[in-house]
Amino acid sequence: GLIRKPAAFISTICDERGQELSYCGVPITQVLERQLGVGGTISLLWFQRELPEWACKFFELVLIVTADHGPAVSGAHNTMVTARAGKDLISSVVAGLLTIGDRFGGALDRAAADFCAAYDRGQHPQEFVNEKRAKGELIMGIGHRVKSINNPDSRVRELKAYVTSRWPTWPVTRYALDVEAITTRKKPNLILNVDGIVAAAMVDLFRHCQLFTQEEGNNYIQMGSINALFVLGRTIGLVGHYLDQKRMKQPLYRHPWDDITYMSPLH
Ligand code: Q5B
Repeated sequence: GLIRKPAAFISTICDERGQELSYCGVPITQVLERQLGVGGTISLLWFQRELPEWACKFFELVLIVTADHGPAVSGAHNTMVTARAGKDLISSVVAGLLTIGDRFGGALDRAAADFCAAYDRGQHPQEFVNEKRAKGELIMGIGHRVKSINNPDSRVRELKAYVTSRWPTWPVTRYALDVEAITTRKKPNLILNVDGIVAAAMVDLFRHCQLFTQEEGNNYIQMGSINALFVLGRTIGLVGHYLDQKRMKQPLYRHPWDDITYMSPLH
């Protein structure tokens, strides 16, 4: 019989060989006709299934609210400096993306893992906070440099309103909010931040949309799929900052000397 050479790659999300491109088995014309949108496209290409409308709309909401947070944050700053050094779009956007990590925009996966592990072992939120403090660890998804209970983050407010009105149930989000109630008693800026609310909501989404097993949901958290939402959203803003600097023909950036403390180890 016909002996087929083993394939070098296996791919399960997109097939472009036929007359019509399909996303996870759904022809692209259907994606358009059924108005699945960017959220539905994420659902097919990232999660290999058609998630309910409330979940797809949530992805879109996350993309909108994380698209940009001004020129002062790490990612935008790096993109602007790189654009002003004369570099191209991809280099400038990548320079911004590379700042995403635990402290800036990349705390979602660890926040999701930590909140759901603490919730699953039935740990009281106060105990969770105490344990983190005892270990000298920051709580992922908590804290913001400028936002606080006195200067609330409207992005978090909008996401929270959406989740609490559309999710079938949201126990891990509830848990994260209980943690926030404790941390903000210590310092007003130790709020549940944008990373934290998206992370907790995604755990509840994986667990309660009835389309993932618990193992599948846990795997998606471990793979980095929740951070991916921030990465995708913020890329929109980074492209904007690149175009903005180019449009205004901004010159090479050089940091002013008076904003640097020079300390020689010899003096
Ligand atoms: N303390 C976010 O720190 C920030 C604590 C904490 C317990 C915590 C910090 C943090 C966890 C990681 C996280 C995502 C670095 C943030 C984002 C997107 C963004 C960004 C934007 C956008 C802020 C001062 C005192 C110390 C600390 C204590 C701080 N955080 N304790 N758990 N999580 N969070 N990252 O204000 O006793 O004085 O020594 O790492 O969730 O990135 O807009 O800017 O859209 O672009 O610089 O929103 O919270 O405070 O580090 O100087 O700490 O608070 O132990 O206590 P800060 P620090 P003490 S959202």
